[in-house]
Amino acid sequence: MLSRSQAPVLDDDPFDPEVLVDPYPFHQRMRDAGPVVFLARYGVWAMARHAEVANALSDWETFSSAAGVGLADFRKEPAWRRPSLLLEADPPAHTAVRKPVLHLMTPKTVQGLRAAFEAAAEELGEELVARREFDAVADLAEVYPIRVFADAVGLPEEGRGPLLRYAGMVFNAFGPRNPLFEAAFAEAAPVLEWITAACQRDALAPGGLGAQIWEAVDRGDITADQAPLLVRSLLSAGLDTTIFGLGNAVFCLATNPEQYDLLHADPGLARAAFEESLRYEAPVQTFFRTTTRPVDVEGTVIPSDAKVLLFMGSANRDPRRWGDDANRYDIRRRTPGHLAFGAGIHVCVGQFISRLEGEVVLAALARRARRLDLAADPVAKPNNTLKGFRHLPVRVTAGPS
Ligand code: OVV
Repeated sequence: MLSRSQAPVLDDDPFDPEVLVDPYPFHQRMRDAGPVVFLARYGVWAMARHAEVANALSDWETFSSAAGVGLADFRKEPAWRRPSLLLEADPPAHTAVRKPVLHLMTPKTVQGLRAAFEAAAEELGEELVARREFDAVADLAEVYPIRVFADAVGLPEEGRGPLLRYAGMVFNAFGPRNPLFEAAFAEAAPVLEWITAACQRDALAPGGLGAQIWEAVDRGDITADQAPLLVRSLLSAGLDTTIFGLGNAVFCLATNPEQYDLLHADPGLARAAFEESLRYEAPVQTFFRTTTRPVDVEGTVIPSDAKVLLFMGSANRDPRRWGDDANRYDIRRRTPGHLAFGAGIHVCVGQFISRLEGEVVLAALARRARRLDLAADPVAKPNNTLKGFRHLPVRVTAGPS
């Protein structure tokens, strides 16, 4: 019978920091090895081609999220926090809570955030371009989402400090208990205490997304027990993803000057430039699923109850889907079908907020700077799930042309 002996077996450690900061050669080897591979080091299966990753993401009945979307199997070991009601759940429980959250973040409702997000981007762009040199991570990517998104959620300005440490825990915890995981969880207790308090009703400013989640309790759409966990999802998923994403977008533009020229000539391309950076350097590189039955994927049978690692960052560069120039950053490319936001029932609920942030930040830079260049070598920031930079020193040249 078909068994894992039929799937190519790879010894690579996808969570080795060296692989995490430059995963693309490994991705290509996985894609070329076959539609499904077995990663012997962790005893998990993996898919790295676009078609198979997209199919798995779209088949929640076979590829379940309820056992967690990290390496740990929640049915075999306790989760480090109460599982997310959105990310780490299947229908029907998932459907019930997703609906009220989705309602707050439709393209239409997100338009209500645009004026404030634009004003904050213009102000930051003005300040940074005046400085000529800045760190696009410390001075831009780590500043802007905290300012606008934490504001939008209604988190008080004082005491946002632990936000990034919490995000570091969330995204490293999807991987194995390697040094990245351990470092993120050094002194975890005060961070866990803080996040729990930050999600309570009385901690959230009226009118914000957090308060609106609590209002869904008043309407009877969700329970009072669910509300803090849904607020926690916003704070878990909404900061580090856009932080890494904004850094990656600046990196793409700084290292592809002809693409930056196009953007400077037409800042209306900012949304497309951000979208292509999501394809090209996906902030969320991987998530696991857990099989609920034996499943035949292109002739390879993955057994039931198996962890399967899905490589969205690889699918996004699969030449089978994107053609021979898959490895080129091209802001005029047709990007629909990229998997940086996932696909299927779990597709990123905050994607329109994310795109708004990317668009207004890139447009603010593009209108003010005629050149954007690296000022020194970037420093990558290894993370068990996210791909991005710790430092990204850039130099901008002000002026119209
Ligand atoms: C998409 C995502 C990433 C991390 C955490 C969560 C969601 C959550 O719901 O907690």
